[in-house]
Amino acid sequence: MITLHHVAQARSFRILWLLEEMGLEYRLRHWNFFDKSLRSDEFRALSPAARVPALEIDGQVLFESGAIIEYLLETRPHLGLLRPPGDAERAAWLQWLHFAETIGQHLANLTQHHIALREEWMRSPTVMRLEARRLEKVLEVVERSVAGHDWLLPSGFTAVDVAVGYGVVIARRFVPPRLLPALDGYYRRIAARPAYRRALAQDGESMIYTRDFYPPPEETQP
Ligand SMILES: N[C@@H](CCC(=O)N[C@@H](CS)C(=O)NCC(=O)O)C(=O)O
Repeated sequence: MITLHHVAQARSFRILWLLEEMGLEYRLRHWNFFDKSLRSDEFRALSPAARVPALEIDGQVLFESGAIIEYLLETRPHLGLLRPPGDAERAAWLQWLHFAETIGQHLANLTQHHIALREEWMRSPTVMRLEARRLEKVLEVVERSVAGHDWLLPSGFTAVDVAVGYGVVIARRFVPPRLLPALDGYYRRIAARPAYRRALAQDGESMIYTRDFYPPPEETQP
């Protein structure tokens, strides 16, 4: 049996959503960012860097969501969610799979500043404004792609829409959706997918993002 170790709203949501897209059976174990349980010996034995996701599968434990996506698709029937070596869209598929983490780095910085750093004096308003702008710039790349077709690859929905799509969903809390209309349409197509909705129903209590939108701090003159 596959077991996914998951924190609500975190990158492990990609794997939860993909497992639903693939129709695989799995157990879901919820963890919490804020009670220090990710630092426990039990969790570090699963994921040495104390990060989610971790996936128990085929007698081993994998961490790193992009690698887990590739492994799942290479080892299970995948209903067209992979573009394997030799496929005309292979290079684009790999590019988007890894671009998901370019989006992810800005989300992580913004999440740290707006949420994890609880005291005002710990935060850098400059970094918060800069990261929001840098996130918008990388989202513009996705915007241009999905303006031409429904999903990232012209041939249709694949697992890279799960990898990047998770970032697009979370990014709406930091970049106003009205700035990127094609991306807003992409988000709506994601939100209408039955597998996405099933994953969302199991995501768990929202502990990281409790507001719909986190605006960058106002610029003030010295
Ligand atoms: N590139 C990794 C990133 C994993 C990662 O940083 N996960 C975050 C949640 S989105 C985490 O577990 N953070 C816990 C921490 O930083 O203490 C992946 O995609 O699996």
